[in-house]
Amino acid sequence: MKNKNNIPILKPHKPKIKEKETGVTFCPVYGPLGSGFTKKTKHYSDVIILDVGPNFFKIDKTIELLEEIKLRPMKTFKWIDHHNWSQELIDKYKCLKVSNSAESCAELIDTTDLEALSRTIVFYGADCDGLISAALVSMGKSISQEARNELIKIAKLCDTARFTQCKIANILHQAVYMARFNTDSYIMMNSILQEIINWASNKMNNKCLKLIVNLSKAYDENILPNNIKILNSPIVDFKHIKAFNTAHMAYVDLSYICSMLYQDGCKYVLFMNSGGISINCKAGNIDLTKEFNTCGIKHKVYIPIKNVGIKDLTYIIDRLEDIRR
Ligand SMILES: [Mn+2]
Repeated sequence: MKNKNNIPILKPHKPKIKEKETGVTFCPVYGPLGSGFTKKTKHYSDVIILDVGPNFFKIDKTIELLEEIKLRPMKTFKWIDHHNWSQELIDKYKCLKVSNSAESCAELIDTTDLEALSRTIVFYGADCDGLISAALVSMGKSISQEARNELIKIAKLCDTARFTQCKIANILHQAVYMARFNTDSYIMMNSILQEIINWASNKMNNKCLKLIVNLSKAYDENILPNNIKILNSPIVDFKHIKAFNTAHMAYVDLSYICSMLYQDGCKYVLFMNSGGISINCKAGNIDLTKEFNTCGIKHKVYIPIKNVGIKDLTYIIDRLEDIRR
């Protein structure tokens, strides 16, 4: 099924799958792929997974899934991603199209990644990069290279927390943040996906972005004031390193804090909550997963710590100072 712009018609994923599926089904994923995966893919012949990383804390679950995929040779599986995967897994499982060094998943999408227009299910990470990756997959060759490049640029700005320097990236980021909190989040996500596709197929005419602009306005009213409150109360306030206590802070957008601070010349941003510390760094040559020997993405890792305290924060700051030297 295609519309006049040669774009596959989207349907949100419903938990109950009908007997006969037509068109491409899109399904946002929040966190690692869960155990419902097998059931959800049952009636589909093509399965594409975008911007969903391995299950970092339960890698066995991911291996289980990959083994299961191997056992179903009549299906086409593609898992396209830029989170940190072990070389062993990349070598072993042919369905993985993974680059640990890419700044976004969007830049890894090929114009031919979507092979069939029916009986295909696309799982995408529920953030801007995941949405843009899904849009690129579904549009294939039907948009210009310029439009593709523009979308990839936005995906990179969003995934590396530099979106506040670009108006459209900022609006999209805000809309997706709001959509994640919606009670019908998966429908909202697919509506945003549809808008991104309409936008790109109509030569990026901003009139197509009504829902996204409205959600972004709601963000300005409800989330922005909380962000500013946090931004004005760091517990560590060096030129290159800032830290914040975010325990008991609801509805604060930590990526926004990072983006604003990076724009100001800050290099590292730490958030301490009751379960651990997240370390964020400005996109560049530093790979935090290597420096801290942990999982995550290059510019963003989380260190779980029991009874986290100022001592842990000081230790991390010292390590970051060492990296800078
Ligand atoms: Mn991503």
